Amino acid sequence: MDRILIIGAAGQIGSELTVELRKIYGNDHVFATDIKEASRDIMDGGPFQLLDVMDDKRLIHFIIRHKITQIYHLAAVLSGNAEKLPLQAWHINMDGLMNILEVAKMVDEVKKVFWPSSIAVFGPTTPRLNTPQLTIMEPTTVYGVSKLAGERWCEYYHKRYNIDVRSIRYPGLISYKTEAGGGTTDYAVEIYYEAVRNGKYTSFLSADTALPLLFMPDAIKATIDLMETDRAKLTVHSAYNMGGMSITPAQIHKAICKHIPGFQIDYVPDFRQVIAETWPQSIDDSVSARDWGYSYRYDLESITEIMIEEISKKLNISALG
Ligand code: AKB
Repeated sequence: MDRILIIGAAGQIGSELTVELRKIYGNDHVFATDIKEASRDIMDGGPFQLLDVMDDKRLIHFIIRHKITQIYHLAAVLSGNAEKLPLQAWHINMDGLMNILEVAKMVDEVKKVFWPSSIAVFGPTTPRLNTPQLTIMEPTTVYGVSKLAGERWCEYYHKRYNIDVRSIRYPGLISYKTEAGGGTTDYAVEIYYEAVRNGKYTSFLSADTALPLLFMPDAIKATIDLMETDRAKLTVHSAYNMGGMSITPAQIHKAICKHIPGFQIDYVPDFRQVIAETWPQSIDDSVSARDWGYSYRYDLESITEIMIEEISKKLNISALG
């Protein structure tokens, strides 16, 4: 039976992935860790421990002691925050990954590693529409540079040491459980919270900035599907493209107005606008569809309905529409 370690279990992806993996592998087999406390359901629903991926000695000790066979390393500094402290972000994003790759090389019991890449690996010279799996990659953010370097390291460890490391280039993720922190696509979560809380939102991206976005349940399913696919079927050992819908702030505003008439938005683009303009607007994920059956279910209408309902419940606000 697999024993799974999640690093970054308190984060936007980790908090939902932990719950799904516990359903599949059993609560006691999924070890959630983070540098901070997670939500009660993560900490009480199975083993939880404070653990810093930068502490390589404790990390290896933990992995050996708990006979870990799969690692999901999700901890990272996202694009917006990384621009504020570039060297610190580089250090955290790269050294964390290198610690994991080294452990996977040293400990035979570790059979598989998952590490998230991002659409941030692309840059201003990349074709922005239907961005191919293999294309020009000249990222201009420190986050994008760290993700691209990480992809190259993953492929290197695969080729040189036969490490089974799998990765996805996530688009922006929309979720209600845990708010994202410090990313450029965070507006697509904040907009729903502010619509429910205050009926108005100031977007840091301009009205028609299109970016690929995906609902968290689709992203979680895709991640687990990739990890469960036969190794022999995988042809990409850097990171797989994963798209979703190409959506603008104005389109989300319109969709929310159907549920919260009078919801107001204004646009005050900041430094994240510059980042967004270097990223793809839509992604060609046909290689993921071919190799491991990637597809997504939720469209903007269904996402909006669920987001408003769940955030209203969470914030205990009932007066909608
Ligand atoms: C970010 O905006 O930094 C992230 C990402 C697209 O990787 N959500």
